[in-house]
Formats: sequence, C-alpha cells, structure tokens
Amino acid sequence: MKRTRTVLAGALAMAMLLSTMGCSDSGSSAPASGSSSQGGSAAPSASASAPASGSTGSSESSSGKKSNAFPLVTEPATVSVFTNNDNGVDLSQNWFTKKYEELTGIHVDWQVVNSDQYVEKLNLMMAGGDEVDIYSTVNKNIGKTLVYKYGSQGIILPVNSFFDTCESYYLDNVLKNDETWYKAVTAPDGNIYGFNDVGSCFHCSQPIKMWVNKSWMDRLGIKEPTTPDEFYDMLVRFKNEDANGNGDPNDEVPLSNCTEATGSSSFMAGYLMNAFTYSNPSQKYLYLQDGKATVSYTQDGWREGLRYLNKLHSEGLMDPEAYIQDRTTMKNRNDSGDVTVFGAVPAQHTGVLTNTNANDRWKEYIALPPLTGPTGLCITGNSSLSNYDMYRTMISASSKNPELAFRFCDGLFASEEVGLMAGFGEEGVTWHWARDDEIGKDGEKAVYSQIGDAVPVEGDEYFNNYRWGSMFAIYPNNHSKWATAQDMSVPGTDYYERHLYLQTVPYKEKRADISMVMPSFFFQEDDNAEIARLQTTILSYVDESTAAFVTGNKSIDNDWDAYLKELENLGLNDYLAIYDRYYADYNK
Ligand SMILES: [Ca+2]
Repeated sequence: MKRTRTVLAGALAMAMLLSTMGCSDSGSSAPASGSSSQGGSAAPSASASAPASGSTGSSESSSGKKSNAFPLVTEPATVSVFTNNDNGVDLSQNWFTKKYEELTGIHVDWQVVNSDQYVEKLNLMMAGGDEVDIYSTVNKNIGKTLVYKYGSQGIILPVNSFFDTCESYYLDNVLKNDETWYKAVTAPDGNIYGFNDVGSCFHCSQPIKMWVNKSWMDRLGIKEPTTPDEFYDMLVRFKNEDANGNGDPNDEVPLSNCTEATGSSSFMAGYLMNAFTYSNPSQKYLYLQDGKATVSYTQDGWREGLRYLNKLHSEGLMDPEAYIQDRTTMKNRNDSGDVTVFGAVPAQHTGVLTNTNANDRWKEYIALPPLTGPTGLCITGNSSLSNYDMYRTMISASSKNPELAFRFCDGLFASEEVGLMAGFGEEGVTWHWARDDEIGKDGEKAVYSQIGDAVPVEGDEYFNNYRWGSMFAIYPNNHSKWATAQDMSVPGTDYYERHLYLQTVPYKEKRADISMVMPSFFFQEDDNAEIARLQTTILSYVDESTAAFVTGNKSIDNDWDAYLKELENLGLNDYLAIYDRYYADYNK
C-alpha cells in the first residue's frame, strides 16, 4: 500500500496512535536466537555422551525407555523435514546439518520452501498432501489454534505420546524445569502438540520504553521526569530552549514516533497511558482484573490519558510526522544534521531513532522509567506469557517412523552445547565458552562469547551456511549471558547490549503482576475466528475514536459515554465473555 500524505494525515496519524502492531525484532547485534530464561552452567558436551550399544537401532536405558544417548541410531536412518529458508543455501551442506547427522546417526532429507509460501504449503500438506516426518519453521508462525486443530484431527502427533517409551531431553531439560512453560504448551486435551522455544532477550521483554535525550536534559539542567506533568514540562523546555544547543531554537522535535514494529505508534499509548491506566498494546490492551477479562480503553484512567495526550497534541509538542513516518525516515532526520533533533521517542530500543552502527548518537538517550500518574499508578506491560503462543516444530502423523522423528527433534534439547551449535555454529569458530574475565549483558560473568574476528568471507563454505539459527526449537541459551563490553566510553556498539539491559531494569521492576496477565489459549477454531472478528472491529473503532479525542474532533467531556455505548454495540461484552470462558477452563 502506498502511503500518501493528505489533508487527512493528521487524523490518520492519530488513528494509528493505538495501532496494535506487535514488536518482534530486537535490533540487537548480539545473538538472540532460540533462548530462554534458563541459563546456568555449561551442559556436558553432547559429543561426549556414550554411544548407544547394540546394532538394531537404539538401546534401552536403565529406565526401560529407549535411550536418548547419541548416536540415536546405529543403523542408517533418515527423517524428512519440511521447513522454510530464504537464504537459497543447500541445507544438506549446512555445517550444523552435517554435525547433527554425525551426532545422531540420522540423515536429513530436506523439503524447503521460501517463507512466503510456508503456511500455504503447510496447510496443503496437513490437508493430506505429501508425506513428511517433521514440520518446522524459522518464523515460528504456527499458532495455538492451528496446532490444536491439527492435533485434535490426528494430523500432527502429540510429543508427549513418546514420553512413556522414550527418554526425552525436552521433558527432562525443559518442561520439568519450567512449570509455566509446561502448562502454557499443554492443550486442553492434555497433549503437547509440538516443540517450543522461548526468547530470553531481556530488553525485548519490555518493549514499551520511552527514550529521552539525556544530553538535552543535561544541557538544560532538567531532572528525570517522574510524572506526566514533569514529562510535559520537559517537552515544553525541549521545544523552547534550543535543547540541542545549535543556536536554532526551532529544530527540536519534543516528542516523536514512527509507525513500525519496536517503535510503533501504539507504544505512545503504551508508555504514556500507563500513568493513567494499565495499558499493554502488545496484548491488545486486554488484561485480567480480579480474574475477569478487562480492556484498558474503557477505563476512567484511559479517559484521563486522552486528556493528557490531547494537551500534548494541542500545544504542538507531538511531531506532526509521528504517526506517518517510517523508521528509516525517522533515523535519517535524527542522524543527518550536526545535532540530534528528537527529544523523546517511545520505542523498544534506540536503533529505532538513530542508526546505531553509523554513529554514537544512541549514547545520548536513556529509557525513562515508567511515570507515576495522578492516582499513584506506576506500571508497565507484562507480556511474559505470550512467549508460548507460537509453535516451531511438530511431528507429522504421515511419518512412517514417528518415534524416530520425535527423537531427532528431541535431541536438539540434549544440552546447551547442542543448542549453541544449532543456533550459532561451531565452537571456536563463531562462538566460545566465555573466559573468566568476560562479563555478560547482565553485568555478571558471561557464559558464552561471540568470536568477533570471525568475519564472513564471500564464497567461504562455512560462513555462508553454518547454522540452523531458529529453524528448529532447540535447547535455550540465555541472551543475558553473552559477553558484552562494560565500558560506554569506547566508540561503537560494543556496549550497546549492556546499555539496553541496564535501561530495561527499572521497567521490569514496574511491570504488571502476573495475575493481571491474560494467558494465551488453545482456542477452538470458531471462537478464534469470532475473537479475530470482534477484535478487528473494536480496535479499529478504538483507534479512530482515540484519534478524534486526541485531536479534538471528539469531546472527551461530551462524547465519552457515546463511545462506551458504541463499544458495547460492537460486541465488547461478547469478546470479553469468550476470554472469561477460556480463562475459567484454564484454571480448572
Ligand atoms: Ca536547536
């Protein structure tokens, strides 16, 4: 869709205020693939595991179950994998493919499509197409409803159906250690229809941050605002007092924004609204209040938040471009001149507002901790349960040897080392276990370290095709345990990840209690469709109305009741009732 700037731009811009774009990419230079909160010490080397004895395949362990020691088989065996890859590489020649084939003894027969064809082709295969052993996806775009539908129909097999007969790393190393994970991936029928992984990127876990220009604050002698009023005062001074110090009092943009994920327009409603009422755009503003499904945009606090946003808008403190510019435009504006031009920007990280690889302007910004509103509310989003919404790896019922397929996928959870090799390649070439003097993003001793000198060489066999990355669910690594520079004064981005970590800490301390977080559910297909329909209708009305309230086209005093009434007409109560029903079942 071509974006055009018309006379409607302002209203359109404000309509996007509450757009519910998700956020995903971390924008980080450091590894973030397939990771979780589990860290800890290095697991024993997978290759050091005792080989299975006997010649008929795999051996029995002392538990009477089929052993999961490598190699998994002693006779030649093959699994077929349907996945997506956009790099145009031959996965059969991939370094980790060869490594894992050697470890397990199992050869892989790849069926690869481009990402844009994946879901369509997957659905065709599920509908009775080609025979395959394993479905896996880089994009992790298989939602719970789809997994449950295919699982209920017997098209994909529950991984737990193998737990009684096979030793399982996934069970022992992951599910048994993490009750939340175990519960989140267990369908209402008690089955677990795939292998999951979760992210452990700490700064990504609190995406609704407000980055403010600390060098401007220092120049003007402004203390960190702690309330919406102090935030407003800061913006006024940014606007009027040549905050960037270049002699031009008119080139500062007090508060800006852009339209894309991790810096999406909804982040404004996330950060600033949270001083007035709990507001988490990443969760479609849905949360639990006293165990009941609730939405932010009907609360009295939302109305007060609208008054505040209306004030910022009417006094010219909000960038007119804020809701129409894309991220590239925004960065160019901030990077092209002799000085920065943005005072405050809501975004997950500073890579949204300046090109962190090209200059050090990111060092001017700090993430302002959540503000305390007029009622004393000081809170920020908690999306910790959404880690488990999407699936990555599933066993096909069309498999001639589903147990082998299970054991192949399960082996990727054998140890942290296996996970690191799958995600990051060969130890000693692209990463190594951290030395004693290496410190992680969290300021404590690091566990792993990227090898910085391992620069890819064009035509080099290894570097063009060495890892699976996020193609399979794998043993998690802890994002915070990768070695990072600890000194901000060094030019460049070496310290960037440490900076993001530190800036995120105050947010984690204020995030909503877990009792307010609506879990994700295995919706039946018809309920899922009804939720999607209602959500689209309701949220587009909320966006449109918020734009009108903030720009003054609707009166916050006179039109609020009609707004609430219309939300009722659009089915808000039905929408909440579906969530209440699933939440009640979830708690049984
Ligand atoms: Ca200036």
